[in-house]
Amino acid sequence: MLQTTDTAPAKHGLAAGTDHAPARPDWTIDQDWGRYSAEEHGVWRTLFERQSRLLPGRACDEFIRGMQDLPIGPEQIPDFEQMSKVLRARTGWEVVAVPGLVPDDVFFEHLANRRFPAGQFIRKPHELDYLEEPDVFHDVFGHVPMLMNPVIADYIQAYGEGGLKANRLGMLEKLARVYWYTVEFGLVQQRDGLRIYGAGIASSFSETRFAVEDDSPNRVRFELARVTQTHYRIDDFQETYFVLGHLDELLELARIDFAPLYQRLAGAPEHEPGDLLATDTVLTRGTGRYHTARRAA
Ligand code: HBI
Ligand code: FE
Repeated sequence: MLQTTDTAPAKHGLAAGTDHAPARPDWTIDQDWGRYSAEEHGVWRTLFERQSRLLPGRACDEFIRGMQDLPIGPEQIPDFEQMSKVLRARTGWEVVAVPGLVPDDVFFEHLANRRFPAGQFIRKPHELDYLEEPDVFHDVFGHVPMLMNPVIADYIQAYGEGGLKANRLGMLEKLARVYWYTVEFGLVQQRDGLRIYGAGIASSFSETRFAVEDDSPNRVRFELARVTQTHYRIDDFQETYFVLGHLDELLELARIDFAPLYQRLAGAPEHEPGDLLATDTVLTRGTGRYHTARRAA
């Protein structure tokens, strides 16, 4: 995988797992907090500090507030049980430890029950910006603050339920794109400008600035049917970001019955990550400079 991206959950292989306790049938493991080494806490601190400097003015209000209200700080990798106490009281969610990527149906089953599976391990010091599976920094720093928000809390649960259904209908690919372009790489329009709410951006040092400030990517008004038809990049920065007018739009999304939509979209054309369509509301037409240079290299 290329260097810049933060995490790439998709269709590929499952968790390599390492040397911790065997997973239970639901793939959860003990976090075993006491076993993190000083070096591992140090990696967390490095990632936490540089990302915390970057996010004010770039992450959305809800993210910043969620972070403030959680027992998450630079000193050490957070304890999932302590975090879950706060999270449960706020939105009914909890965080459970998994070895890495888990099978789709297992992932959805957890989300549908308001359990967020978080990678137990942390990336190595030499791979701060290079990661194939979601680790504790991506999952906890990137996702958990947004789970403190009631709209996101309901939306991600609905995604779990929708995922179980889409899986049965053979439509998972389309639903996964919605997750990708919202929960992982979503932007939202706020009072003072574009802000990040997607965990894949919020947990990535290099993509944080790229997504909000660079003139290379397209930024397009979010539209559900458009997004279900759009391929995404798992190995590099996105070529296009989709922008909500308000996070509340996710509430409507959570209520949608996808079955008729899947039917309507059955033979519809699909789009490449960098495509702009005549029907798009384009907020920023990207120069494409970054990806053009990558392809030439
Ligand atoms: N497992 N731990 C983990 N985290 C994910 O984000 C994840 C996963 N398994 C499957 C998956 N994501 C995606 O392929 C689905 O959202 C489609
Ligand atoms: Fe993620």
